[in-house]
Formats: sequence, C-alpha cells, structure tokens
Amino acid sequence: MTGRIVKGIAGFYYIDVPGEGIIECHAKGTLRRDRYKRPLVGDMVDLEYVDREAMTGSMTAIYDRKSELIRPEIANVDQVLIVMAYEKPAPNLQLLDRFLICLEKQNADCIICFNKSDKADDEKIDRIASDYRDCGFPVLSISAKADDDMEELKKLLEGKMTALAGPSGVGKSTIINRLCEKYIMETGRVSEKTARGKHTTRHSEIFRLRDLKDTYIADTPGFTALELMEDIDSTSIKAYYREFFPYEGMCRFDPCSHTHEPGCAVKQALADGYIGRLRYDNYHALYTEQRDKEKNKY
Ligand SMILES: Nc1nc2c(ncn2[C@@H]2O[C@H](COP(=O)(O)OP(=O)(O)OP(=O)(O)O)[C@@H](O)[C@H]2O)c(=O)[nH]1
Ligand SMILES: [Mg+2]
Ligand SMILES: [Zn+2]
Repeated sequence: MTGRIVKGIAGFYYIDVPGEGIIECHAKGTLRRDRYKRPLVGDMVDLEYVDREAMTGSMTAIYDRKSELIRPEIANVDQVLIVMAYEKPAPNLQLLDRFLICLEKQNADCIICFNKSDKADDEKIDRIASDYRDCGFPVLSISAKADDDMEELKKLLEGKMTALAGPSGVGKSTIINRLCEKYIMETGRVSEKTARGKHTTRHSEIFRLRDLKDTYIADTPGFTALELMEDIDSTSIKAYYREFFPYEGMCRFDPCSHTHEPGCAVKQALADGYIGRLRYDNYHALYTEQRDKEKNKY
C-alpha cells in the first residue's frame, strides 16, 4: 500500500491510506538508521499491515521528495501560508521578513496571511496592507473568528498541500478548524500578561479538506525567534525585496546597499512613498545585523 505520513510522534508515524484510513506504523530499522531518509510528515511511503484489525503497520520505503522544508520540518508541501496576527500577539514584521527570506531560499512559495482582523482598526490594517502590497507575495487579511466565509483563502489552497507557519497564538489551528468545518485541533489562549501564545500545537499534522478536491493543509507548532540568516550574505538580502527591483541599477553607486549611499534610488523611492516604510526598515535592520556579523568574523 501507499500513503502519506500525516503525523509523527515519538517514533510512531500515522499514515493516511486512501480507502483504508489512518494506520499507525513503525519505520523499519533500515529506514530509521538512514539519517538522510528519516521519515518526515508529508512523505509518501509504502507500508504493509502488521495487524489490520488494530490498524497497525510497518513502513517499508519512502518516496523521493518533491520538496523538503527544514522549518517547519515537513515534506512535499506546495506552499506555505505564513500567519501573523494584527493583535495578540502584535505582528513582528521583521520576523515575517526573515521567514519569507528563509522560505524563498528553500524555493517555497509563500502566502502572507494576517489574522484577527476583528481585533485591529482599519488604519492598522491599511498600513500593513499598503507596505506589503508590492512585496511579491499574495497578502490576505482575515478573521478566523469573525469572517462569514473563507472563500479567498480557500481559493488559494485548492488542489494544493499548504503548510501553515507562524508564531504561537496567531491562530493557525483556529484557521484549520474553520476550514475543516468541525473542531478537531486543540487551540490555546493567548496569555493576558505577555500577549504571547502558549505553544498549544506541539507536532505537525496534515488534514484533508473535505469540500475541496485534493486539498491538504498542515498545522505546525508556532516558532519564537529565528536565526536563519547565517548563510545569507548581507549584500544579497536586497534580492529578497522585490519592491526594490525597479530601482536596481539606478543608484549613483554600484553596487549600492541602499542604506547610507548618497544618490540612492531605493531611498528616493522610499521618500516618495513608492516603497513601504515597514519593509524598508526591516531590510535595513537585517542588512545591518548581517553586515555586523560578517565584520566580526573577519
Ligand atoms: N479575536 C480573534 N481571536 C482569534 C482569531 N483566531 C484565533 N484567535 C484566538 O487566538 C488564540 C490562539 O489561537 P490558536 O489557533 O491556538 O493559535 P496557534 O497559531 O495554533 O498557536 P500555537 O499552536 O501555540 O502555535 C485562541 O484563543 C483563538 O481563539 C481571530 O480571528 N480573532
Ligand atoms: Mg496551534
Ligand atoms: Zn541604492
């Protein structure tokens, strides 16, 4: 039989085999020892029954992966929906940009999804939307609690396998519960004191959306901070800011870091309102951070 690993906990793998159901499996010793082929949630695998009644089996082979993400660790996703909240927790846009860069480096397609629009005023929603308008990724604004339907989101998900990723407490599990039309995922409260999530989801898990054809969605644990820039050169960070592209080559200096140089076309575009202030500030901070790291190294 062939199926997809939908969950993995403590050496057990739960494999969805169409027509059979979810079968609990161990990986064969040979599979476990091959560290390059450790089974991942999302993997397509061959398996055989050990006990059909008890729905237990043994995994015998892993298929080649179409894609593999390190963070969140998951195989064969078509795209990642990065979820941020407008409030509780307040959006960390630098973290969002770090994550976008990290995922783009891994060749993943990204969608940005701002959730809890019921908690934000229009001014805040407009400001973020306009700053991310030209970032090159689809940007959605939703409320998993208050929206009547999730049609725009569903359209982007249809026919694909999408992993949800984002900090704890932004509403990833709540969104999945809405999409699945029944309460299956445990959701957590956001701490009143720290306005942070409580890391309710501990393991990645894949669900099939019943009312959309061939549509899968993966819940993943929330992350806190990201150290993902080690191997990105400071001078290549601008390549991830697509709204800068029209101005490349128009600066007085070449190359130009678009930070301190006079006659910089990107900074002029920023001053003229063609480039979002939030995005530019993130770029500046990430560039400076990376350049300082490089200085300390040499
Ligand atoms: N007001 C409001 N609250 C929401 C919305 N979406 C989620 N919440 C609440 O936010 C809290 C956290 O939601 P979760 O779905 O558990 O968040 P998560 O991203 O899965 O968090 P982790 O599993 O910890 O990574 C819960 O109390 C939800 O009810 C929304 O659109 N509006
Ligand atoms: Mg969760
Ligand atoms: Zn410049």
